[in-house]
Amino acid sequence: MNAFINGKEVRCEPGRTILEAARENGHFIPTLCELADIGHAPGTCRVCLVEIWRDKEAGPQIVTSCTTPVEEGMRIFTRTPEVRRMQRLQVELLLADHDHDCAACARHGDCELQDVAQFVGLTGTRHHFPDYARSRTRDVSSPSVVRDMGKCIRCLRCVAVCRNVQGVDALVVTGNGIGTEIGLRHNRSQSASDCVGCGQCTLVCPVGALAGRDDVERVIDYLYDPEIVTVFQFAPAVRVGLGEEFGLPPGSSVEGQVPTALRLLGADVVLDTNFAADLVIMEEGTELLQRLRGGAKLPLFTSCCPGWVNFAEKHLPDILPHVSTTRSPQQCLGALAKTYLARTMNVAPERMRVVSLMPCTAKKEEAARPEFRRDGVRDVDAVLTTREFARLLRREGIDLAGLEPSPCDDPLMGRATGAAVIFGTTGGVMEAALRTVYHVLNGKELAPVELHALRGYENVREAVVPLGEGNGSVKVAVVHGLKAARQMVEAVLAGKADHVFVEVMACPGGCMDGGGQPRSKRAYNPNAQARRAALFSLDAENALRQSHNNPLIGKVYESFLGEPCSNLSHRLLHTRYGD
Ligand code: HC0
Ligand code: SF4
Repeated sequence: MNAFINGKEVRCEPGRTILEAARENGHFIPTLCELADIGHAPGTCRVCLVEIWRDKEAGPQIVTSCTTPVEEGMRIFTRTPEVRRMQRLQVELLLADHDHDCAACARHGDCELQDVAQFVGLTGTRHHFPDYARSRTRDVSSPSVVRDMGKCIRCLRCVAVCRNVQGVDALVVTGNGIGTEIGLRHNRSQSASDCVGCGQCTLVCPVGALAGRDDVERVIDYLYDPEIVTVFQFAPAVRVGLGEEFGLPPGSSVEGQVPTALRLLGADVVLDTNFAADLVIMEEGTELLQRLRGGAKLPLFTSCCPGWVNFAEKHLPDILPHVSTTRSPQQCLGALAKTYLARTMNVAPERMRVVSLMPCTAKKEEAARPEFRRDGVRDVDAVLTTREFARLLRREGIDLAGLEPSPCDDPLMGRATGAAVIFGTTGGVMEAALRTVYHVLNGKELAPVELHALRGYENVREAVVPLGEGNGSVKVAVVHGLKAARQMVEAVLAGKADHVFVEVMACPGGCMDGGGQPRSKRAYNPNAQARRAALFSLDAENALRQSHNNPLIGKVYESFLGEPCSNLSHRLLHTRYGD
């Protein structure tokens, strides 16, 4: 089909919208609600206006390009004075009941509404009703996600991602007319609702209406308190996402720059969550073998993703007996810091603050769980998402991109294997676990070490993995995205699945695309494959590829824990969800 955009002839497939045809041919049209990657084009923001001429007699018409199909011979204009005037008016209307406190907004410098206002040449806002903005709901009940309706432009992207991608369906449209808001089903608060804290809505929100809770101020308090010993840990996925916040190409690893940055901030001890991922493999691998031998409930489901654990607890509690009792690496490292490390450093645990850098908003809620504190002291005191950590660095004047790399503090918990770093992508926990389970059963390493059968990207994938001579094979599944998790759980509960081990990550892609990672404007996770390749490279470059070969893991068992699943490990590294 032929049409004309700004006087240039273009060809496009029948059925394409004007917006799609313009994008394919390099013509920019602003949008605030449409998000092609999640199939969302509700036509509510009305800033994608264009002028079209079907024929001379009909004259010009102004239409929304995201909902209007291209027709043969159609003449389309994206920048006429009338289009720009109407787009400006539309942005003015969006700003009329919007909270204008932009300098204090979580999205300061990263706001799609500001970008569009600049694009359409807005020079002032003639109509502003701040009382409307102030009267809107501001819900700070959740440790993970803050919902500030004074900033909402009702694009409905959050509703779409929560419903169609995650299958959680916590968010609904409430009220009508000027009173329209995005609320929680049954009018609940965020914390009392079906929300699982995954933060996927914060990745698609074009403004600051849904954001991760900001704990930066608390961490600055810890850093500048001379009485406090600060212990930092950073997750596998943070190292392959954070660089994007400092202008580095997607897929850059800043594994060495993070410890340097933390020391510049004044951190006393810098540890790697990957060490604890290796430890989790020892504990969870042992748990799997015990279940295989002892007839306990199978399949075993992983438990390191707190969005998934929340989902199981709130939506599918019958699956909880299948969920591993091993705590997540974040929590295992926190528990060991306040016991093993505190003892070695001769520091009272009450004087220590453990801060995690995580790609995840739900990790904040996990760290706040009552079962993860001993004698009233939390194992992990604060969690900063990757975006928050970037904000902290900027506030302290540190440019990560220019830093020399340096290692973590090695002696106790600063080293990890390649098996640990791939935890950050979907399938990685399963691959790491099977490398070690194979070794336990055969006394030799799995070869080749990479399990490519697990490295697809479908939301549910299955593999039958041979476990060596005389040990048969195991059927496993890897699931990412909660919509897929629901399908898997329903199949298990209905007795229609014969897997022995299932990995679940709440966020599509796994932690590397977690709700706390750097977000992209006008796109949903466009850097997923680059981040994933970077994690696999970090594994391949590591001289140690199996968790059981981490010498520091041997040391912690020898000098402190005893053996995997010992009484002490049970006290410090395990829990029961849903009790
Ligand atoms: Fe993950 Fe984790 S791998 S959940 O995806 O297991 O957040 O990156 O830190 O705890 O290690 C997130 C990432 C972690 C934990 C680890 C696990
Ligand atoms: Fe839905 Fe996740 Fe946002 Fe909660 S955090 S509202 S579950 S998308």
